[in-house]
Amino acid sequence: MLTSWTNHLENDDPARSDVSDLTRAGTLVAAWTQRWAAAGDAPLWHEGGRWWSAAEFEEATRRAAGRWHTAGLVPGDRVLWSTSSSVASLAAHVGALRAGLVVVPANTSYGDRELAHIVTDVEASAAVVERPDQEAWVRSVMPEGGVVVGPDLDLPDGDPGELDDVGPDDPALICFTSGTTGAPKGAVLRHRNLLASVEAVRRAWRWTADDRLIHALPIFHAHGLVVGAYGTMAAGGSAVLLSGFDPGSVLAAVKDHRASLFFGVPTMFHRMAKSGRASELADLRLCVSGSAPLPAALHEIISSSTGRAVLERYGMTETLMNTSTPYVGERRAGTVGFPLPGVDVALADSGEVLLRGPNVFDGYWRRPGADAEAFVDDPDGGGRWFATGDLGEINDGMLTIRGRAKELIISGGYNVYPAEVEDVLAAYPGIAEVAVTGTPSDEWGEIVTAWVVVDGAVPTAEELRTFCAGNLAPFKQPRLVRSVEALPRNALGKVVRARLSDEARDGLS
Ligand code: MLC
Ligand code: AMP
Repeated sequence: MLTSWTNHLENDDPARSDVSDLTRAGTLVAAWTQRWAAAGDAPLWHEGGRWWSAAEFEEATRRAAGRWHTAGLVPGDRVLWSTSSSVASLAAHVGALRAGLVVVPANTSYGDRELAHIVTDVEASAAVVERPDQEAWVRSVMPEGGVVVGPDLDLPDGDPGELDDVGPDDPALICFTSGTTGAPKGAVLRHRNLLASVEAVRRAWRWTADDRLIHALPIFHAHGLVVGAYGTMAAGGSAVLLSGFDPGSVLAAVKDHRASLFFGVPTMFHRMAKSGRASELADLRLCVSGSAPLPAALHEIISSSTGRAVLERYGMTETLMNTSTPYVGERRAGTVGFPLPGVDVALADSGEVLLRGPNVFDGYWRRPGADAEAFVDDPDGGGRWFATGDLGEINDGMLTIRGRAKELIISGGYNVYPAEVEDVLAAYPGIAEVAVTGTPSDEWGEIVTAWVVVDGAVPTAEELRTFCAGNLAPFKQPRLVRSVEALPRNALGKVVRARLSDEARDGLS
């Protein structure tokens, strides 16, 4: 078992001797409001050519909480939240948390089928969406009286009622993921889970009020939301919000705003390297990569062009941040480093990575069956471990992710579950059988590939994408199509996706 947290902590950090110090503030909203009260004039968010101070943002979140309250929402109600990055949307989100509501983030590229599943599963009472078509779909699946608004929360103002009256055990987020198997399910993250993880990275990465993050990640996933946005607020630092990623805008923002931090997925670092301008990241004190494996060669390119090694961290929706290479010491390429403060890491006999700690969620939303599969009991009676579905190896106390036991494709940092794509493609006329895998790609990590057995002409990727539109977000749609005479199956008749690769294809009949 790995518990080498102290590799991450400064000598005088009280969490070295008492890890409960991480959750001392109780909840993230308490940690944030303490910062805002202490330094109201401090810049917090930059957007559209101007800075929002901490006090202005606090006021905006208070107003948002008042609007939620006046609209009839009560603590525990679920709010679907699917928007691009903006201060208004973050204020709506934080206002909801301050009012005790549970926020349910969703990718803005989801279509009606994907959104309807989430809205009905959590029985959302309200939704914040920004595309008019999404607004209509969401309305059609919400109960009578459901509130559907844009990020500006165009609702009557009112008294916010009791603010920040949430406790560590109250749910804050329900984040949808397919976990290791099955249909998308909501991981319930409590205030204490979020606080523990945010505090662990804040201390491990020496994140202070002087730091300025270039925030170009989407805010509807753990990386951009919890690490990027929540971390900025907990550190009392500031962030430049960009509405999307391109190397030129990131580098201009680094220069214009004298930034110190950039967090990205490997695809972003790949594009940065391709732009030939990666050396301009040298002005930052820290670049962090996560959400997908950072190839050692890309690590080397970025590190040698900036003169500072990229820090890599390993996370998951259900557990938030688990491990990272150290701020001080060797950031060994190809490894994801040491357990973050509070996190225990162990390997099962199968090599599967097991996790335990205050960051780890304690179950999916109304899915006892899935919970039973996701957790394993400690053989020594030391509580439950979350089984990640990732395969790991430990060398010199550092974890390396060697692969996945779960059937997951990661494209540009977004997760794609083969079964979901296969279900949609199976209805394509002329496709008799289909299996979906990830093909290695320098830019995307993996790209979605459909292996088809057809009666007649082989469809092009473009034709399949057109067919999927509306049912699958663009990042889940196939980029490559491979035709085979039959799919490889095991003795039980189950398709063995692992045997589908270009090298293996010639052997399939
Ligand atoms: C966009 N497209 C993708 C894609 N992103 N296709 C596959 N995989 C993706 N990730 C599609 C677009 O819809 C478009 O389709 C085409 O690709 C080209 O778009 P683009 O303009 O080149 O892409 P861009 O918008 O620049 O997006 C690339 C990206 C983005 C890397 C900036 O994917 C991104 O922000 N990824 C971050 C994901 C993330 O935050 N993951 C964290 C999950 S939390 P078409 O059909 O229009 O041509 C987690 C836990 C943890 O995993 O550890 O952090
Ligand atoms: P998600 O469920 O979207 O949170 O995705 C979590 C998964 O992303 C993990 O289970 C890993 O498979 C993968 N992942 C995240 N960070 C890394 C990393 N640094 N290296 C390898 N895989 C990663």
